Amino acid sequence: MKNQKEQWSDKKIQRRTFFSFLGFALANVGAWFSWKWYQNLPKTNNKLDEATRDVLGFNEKVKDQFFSHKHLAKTYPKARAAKRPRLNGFIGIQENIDVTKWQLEVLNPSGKPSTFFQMSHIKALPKQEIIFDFKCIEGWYQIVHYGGIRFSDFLQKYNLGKKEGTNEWYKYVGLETPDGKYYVGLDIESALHPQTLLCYEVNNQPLPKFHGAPLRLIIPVKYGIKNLKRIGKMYFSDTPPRDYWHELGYDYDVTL
Ligand SMILES: Nc1nc2c(c(=O)[nH]1)N[C@H]1C(S)=C(S)[C@@H](COP(=O)(O)O)O[C@H]1N2
Ligand SMILES: [Mo]
Repeated sequence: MKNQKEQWSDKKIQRRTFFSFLGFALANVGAWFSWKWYQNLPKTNNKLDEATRDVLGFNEKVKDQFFSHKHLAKTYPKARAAKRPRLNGFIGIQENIDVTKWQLEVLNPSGKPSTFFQMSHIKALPKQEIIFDFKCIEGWYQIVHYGGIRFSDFLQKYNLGKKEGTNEWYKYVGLETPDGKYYVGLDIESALHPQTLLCYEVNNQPLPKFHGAPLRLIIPVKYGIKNLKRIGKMYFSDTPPRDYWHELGYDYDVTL
């Protein structure tokens, strides 16, 4: 024999069961009506009818917001930037470098000889500054202030990264230190992102050696590991270029 309390709670359970069944039934009625509504929509000549296009259009907007290169990383006022930014990761930048003799080698996809660029080629392009939250995969982050040129301006100005005689970009760009000890691969969309910079200054001063003198990559849409210091080589390909931390088990695409 159940006591009063147990009987009461049985009732409660029954009531709950009833309401959840009612909810389920209503959801089905709702689904049936939306299906009817969808069926009765005027047919258009387009392959996709309007309702489908509305849904796809919405998905497209969501996708643009999250994945498009138009999505910008948050920026901050200069005053918020670290005065002495943290240093981390010294692979391929240990040796001293004569900054005046530095060159950037861009390999030619068609196998022709490489093209070499000097600092003057870089500085010929409009200077950009960015103050953003630099995030290392090890868990720290810090607001930093970098200056340089847009990667996309560099590629466009010197006609790099597109397949010969076409308007089609290679899918990836690879960057390496001059000694080839540290190397990263980037999808071309991220390289062309308006906040992706080739930087020669931090806090309005020339880059110190351990921040990647004389030229480093700043790519706010990716974790620190992709922000290669001391760029020496660049190349393009349709297959993912070798990537130092990916070879050690990290995701290839460390988009934030
Ligand atoms: N050449 C080179 N670039 C590198 C690294 C490195 O070891 N060698 N480490 C990366 C990592 S893990 C981080 S977090 C950032 C740190 O940049 P910072 O020293 O300017 O803070 O550089 C990136 N670029
Ligand atoms: Mo890092």
